[in-house]
Amino acid sequence: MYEIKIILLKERLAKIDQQNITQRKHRGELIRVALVGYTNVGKSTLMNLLSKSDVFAENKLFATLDTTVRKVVLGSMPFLLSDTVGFIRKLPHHLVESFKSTLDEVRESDILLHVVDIAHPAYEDQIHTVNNTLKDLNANNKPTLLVFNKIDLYRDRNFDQYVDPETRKELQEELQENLRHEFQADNIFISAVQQENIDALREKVGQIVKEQYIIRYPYKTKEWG
Ligand SMILES: Nc1nc2c(ncn2[C@@H]2O[C@H](COP(=O)(O)OP(=O)(O)O)[C@@H](O)[C@H]2O)c(=O)[nH]1
Ligand SMILES: [Mg+2]
Repeated sequence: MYEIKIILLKERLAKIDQQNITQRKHRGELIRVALVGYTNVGKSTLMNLLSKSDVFAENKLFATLDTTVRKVVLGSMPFLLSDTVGFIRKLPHHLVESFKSTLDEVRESDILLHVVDIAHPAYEDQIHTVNNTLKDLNANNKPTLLVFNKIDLYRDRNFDQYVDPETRKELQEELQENLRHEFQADNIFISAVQQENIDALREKVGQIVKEQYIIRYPYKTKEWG
């Protein structure tokens, strides 16, 4: 039974892979942004939010077996956003193939949104695991924004209920600054579920996308305002 499932899964994945190759050829010259990160951090939830689509999001390993790509328009600026399978410390060997489309997607993207579950006790290890995978893929030098998600849960778990809002804000800013320093990347704190700071995220992503368009098409930037 288990064997059969694996075979069926592999067949499905091979088909998806073929579809992905075909689709990739037709994507034109749009800047591509990939949501990467450890599993269960909120990538698919964020994908839904930013693209207003309905990518399957649930609290479980490998809910996304293939990658999903959507066209997103921020202001007047279009780009492609892809959701990917989460990276984990030890990839089960028989699942390596299923990660192929994710790995291709990451390799071919222009910008990475590295999503982190800041409420997870091991989130720093998870960042390192993801960064090591990116290094293996030669994708560690792409413009990257660290998106610290689940800030709502983090507050519930770490802030005493009697801490006043002003102090919370200060503690949060201090943490953000430390993380910027520790991981040498720009970052933002959000809650995808409570839709906190999402406008600021859109703004930041829009800015990074625009910079990449300017680099790629120096003579065409007027179109994107
Ligand atoms: N509390 C909280 N839960 C979240 C947040 N974002 C996502 N989740 C939950 O985390 C789980 C995993 O989310 P999902 O988007 O599937 O993660 P993925 O594996 O990275 O794609 C789901 O149960 C989400 O509802 C958030 O900002 N706050
Ligand atoms: Mg997912």
